[in-house]
Amino acid sequence: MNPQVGIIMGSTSDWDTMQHAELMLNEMGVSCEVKVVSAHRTPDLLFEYATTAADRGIQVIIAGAGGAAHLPGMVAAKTHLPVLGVPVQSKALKGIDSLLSIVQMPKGIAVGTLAIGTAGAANAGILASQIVALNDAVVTEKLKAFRKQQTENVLSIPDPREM
Ligand code: RP5
Repeated sequence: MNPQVGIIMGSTSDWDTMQHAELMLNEMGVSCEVKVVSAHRTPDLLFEYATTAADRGIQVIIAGAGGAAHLPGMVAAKTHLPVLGVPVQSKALKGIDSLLSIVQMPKGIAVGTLAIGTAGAANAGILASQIVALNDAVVTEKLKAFRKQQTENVLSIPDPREM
């Protein structure tokens, strides 16, 4: 089966964060490919990846990067597929640089920007699954089950002292 979602990141050092997107896709039964694609270190690969993704059956691209994080915006500029940007937490500025680089896209090219770090990566996996689920009843059911379980987990321990 062709991967439905592409997870790309600027560096192998982003994987600690971006693996949370893959974990969530796995939970929802959504197939994915994972690749390091750097906007500034491998710009030609970025163009090739973005321009061929749709033809390979990819429906959503999750792009994570840190610092001057131009990867999601550049990918979005070269594909009509929805691109979800994950700001990876940088050491120097704690990911504020990554967040502002990704979120402040000028009008005309959209990047759906998630939270900084692992929560953002996990939510990117959920959001990508929700997009895939628009045309996939199995993924829809897995998303519903995930949310139901999450609710039950909270309700099952109303008093934190019981943990
Ligand atoms: C960005 O630079 C990457 O997305 C990464 O978050 C950051 C640092 O990369 P490394 O120096 O760890 O390879 O391109």
